[in-house]
Amino acid sequence: MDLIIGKLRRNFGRDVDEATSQQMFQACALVVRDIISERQLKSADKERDEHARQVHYLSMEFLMGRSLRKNAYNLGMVKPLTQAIEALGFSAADLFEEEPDAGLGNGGLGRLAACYLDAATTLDIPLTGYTICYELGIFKQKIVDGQQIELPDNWLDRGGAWLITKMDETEEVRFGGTVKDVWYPDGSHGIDHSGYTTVLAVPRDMQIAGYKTNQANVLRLWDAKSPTPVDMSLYSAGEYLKAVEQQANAEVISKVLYPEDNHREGKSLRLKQQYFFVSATVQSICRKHKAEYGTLRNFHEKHVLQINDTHPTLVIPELMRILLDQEGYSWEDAWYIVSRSVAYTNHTVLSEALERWPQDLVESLLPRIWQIIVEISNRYQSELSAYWNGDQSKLEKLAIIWGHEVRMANLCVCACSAVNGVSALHTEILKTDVFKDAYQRQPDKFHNVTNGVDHRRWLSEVNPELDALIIDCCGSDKYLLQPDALTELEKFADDAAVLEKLADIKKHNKARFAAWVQRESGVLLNTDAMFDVQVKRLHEYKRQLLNALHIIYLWQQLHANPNFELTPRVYLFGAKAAPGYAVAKEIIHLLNSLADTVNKDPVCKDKLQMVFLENYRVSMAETLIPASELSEQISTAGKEASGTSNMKFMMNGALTIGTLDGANVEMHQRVGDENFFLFGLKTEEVNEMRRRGYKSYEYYMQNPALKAVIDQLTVGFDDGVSYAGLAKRLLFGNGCPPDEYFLLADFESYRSAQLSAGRTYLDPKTWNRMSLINIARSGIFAADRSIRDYADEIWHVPHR
Ligand code: GL9
Repeated sequence: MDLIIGKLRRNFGRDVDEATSQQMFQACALVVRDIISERQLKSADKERDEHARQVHYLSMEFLMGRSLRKNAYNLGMVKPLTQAIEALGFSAADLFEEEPDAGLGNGGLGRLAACYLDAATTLDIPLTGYTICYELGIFKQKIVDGQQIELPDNWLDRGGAWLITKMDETEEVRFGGTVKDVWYPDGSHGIDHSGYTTVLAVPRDMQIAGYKTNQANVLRLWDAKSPTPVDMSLYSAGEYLKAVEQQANAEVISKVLYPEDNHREGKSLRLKQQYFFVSATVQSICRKHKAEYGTLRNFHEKHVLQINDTHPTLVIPELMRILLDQEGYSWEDAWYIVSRSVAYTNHTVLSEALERWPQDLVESLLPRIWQIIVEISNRYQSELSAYWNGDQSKLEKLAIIWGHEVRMANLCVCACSAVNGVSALHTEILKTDVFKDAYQRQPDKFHNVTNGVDHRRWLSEVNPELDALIIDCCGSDKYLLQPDALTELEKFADDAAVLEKLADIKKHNKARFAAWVQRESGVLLNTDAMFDVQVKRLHEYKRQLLNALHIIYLWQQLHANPNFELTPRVYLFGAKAAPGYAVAKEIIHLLNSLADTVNKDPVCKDKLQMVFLENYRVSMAETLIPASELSEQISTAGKEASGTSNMKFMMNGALTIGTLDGANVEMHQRVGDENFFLFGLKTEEVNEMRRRGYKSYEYYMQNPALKAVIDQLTVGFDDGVSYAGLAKRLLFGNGCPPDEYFLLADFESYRSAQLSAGRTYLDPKTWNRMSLINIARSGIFAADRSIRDYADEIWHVPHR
């Protein structure tokens, strides 16, 4: 308490009775930060003494969400902190709500990185995360007249309380200019890079605490600054704008997170962002390494650089550059070190997401890096040519540079010691399709590490009543560090009292979420109905539209027959669309039009409610997921690499209605048909239909109920907006194959799985038993398990 008071006085010049809740939040954050900082210094000392191998996790995104309660949780001080806050006259719950989400990510990929920081730290692995200190995180979504509007997310003014700026560890990153070979009198040879622009990379470190350990790690956020704040010579020459422009050009690099999910963005600023954070990271690691060992010869023994999707691929040529140009190593020696230091995780098979950069852009922006990529590419081509006896089709598919483009995934596969997918199915697709030839040549390079989530946050912290029940049933809180211990819960699958308790907890969580929704938006949710939830980025392959088609069907059936069998439902949606993704935005519009119509319709009263939750984000997920009963994981088979919210729902006792896609496959395998609402085409069936020429129109013509639903899109709803464009897309395509994601083909199967879910819900004993079994078998989806897999199979580092 004294610590908090001290922070208020010294940082804000305020006594407690004058402090705003924002200042109070920041004071608490500073107190907690100090504690983690102390631990982090000790961890770093210990690692230096032991010369431990370090893991470096490079990612363009870390979707951290809020940290105050989480850090307090890991430090075992939620209770004392809460008491101190209350004693100072504030509500702890309200104060936690004051914290802005650190939204430095788009979705699953970024949230995964955040979960992995927690797990690695908890498992005593020295791991540092690296990313960009975006001034603006993922945009805030507003719905105006049913449509998405994007607003800037200025998280740093309050969220900045977690960051420690380390000016003395600033690195210089160079863009543009020209490179020349120079030969020195002694016959040696070097590279002369001139005419470049320098941008400063200033580290702003976020301290990461582990659970029940003294280990603390760091997430390093690189902030872009101009080396010449304002060029005074230009300024005095009257060129004020030019003087400021230089600064603006540098600082724009860390201005904003690109809001595309599962889609590549071919803008030059995006490439600048990538090289900026990668170059700063590699230089910083090399600098520390040399200070410790005096040489980079043993670099690969002491470091592993994990490349999170292809976005940080430039670490490969950047590390080569340092070893060649600064250390003067031979190509062979440098390649030996680099190829043993880097590992790559692929997170998507969507072709529109696989990064390829135009040669011209790379060449002009990064002339030396370009030369190195060309050399890597040429050497790879010769190797491949020898292996495949000059088979041109193989050479083309595996090429790093082709058609005047640099293919980042192929560069990763070429250079990395390990390549992994993020679920069993996804890895299989990488081996048999996306990287088929590379896999054939080097099968040992390929691994699977199924994703996992931080179960301490996503179960214990956000669902304290369930946490208490688990501890009570299992006789200890062992599951927190050994998630597999959740299986002990299964002994209670037929214990009526426990099942009832489980149902009560769900009820409380639903009431809590409903109260929150009412406070935020005034909407009153029917808490007696099943909460059926689809929250994730809006993308056609995730098929929010299939869910909507089914709701239209239910609405039409209620009109045709007021006695139509329907278990009362509240359909909840939350989704941001990339600002440039027109179809996704149209689907959001549709969801809102449909929701308005359904909610006003007396026929639907107490039976069917539908709400589009504005601005879905980590902190919303934290109250929504514990309140959810049915989890919609309905992507077209073969498209969702893993999914991670599916795991969070499972841990919180929601049942899944889903396809055999991503990690759903492993979830289904664990709980069996009887505890999962499975539907839809399998990956091979989808591929087979695509090969044969899928005709969505036939499904439309042969199923009158489905036809009526599609026709309704064209007619529209109460607001008079027609969604004929979406209907046409499903039936005829439009610059894309008709119904590219097989909604019509899966409609009947989805409808019947939905019916079955509704019926099962009417039998609470069965439903609660299924729910308990899902929780009990969810331990394998903890991030601790994933991180142990990475540590054992890919990083080769010891762990707790
Ligand atoms: C994603 C996949 O689409 C998800 O299925 C997967 O669970 C996560 C984490 O492995 O990675 N790949 C991807 O590009 N995104 C994913 O969520 N999108 C972003 O979040 C940017």
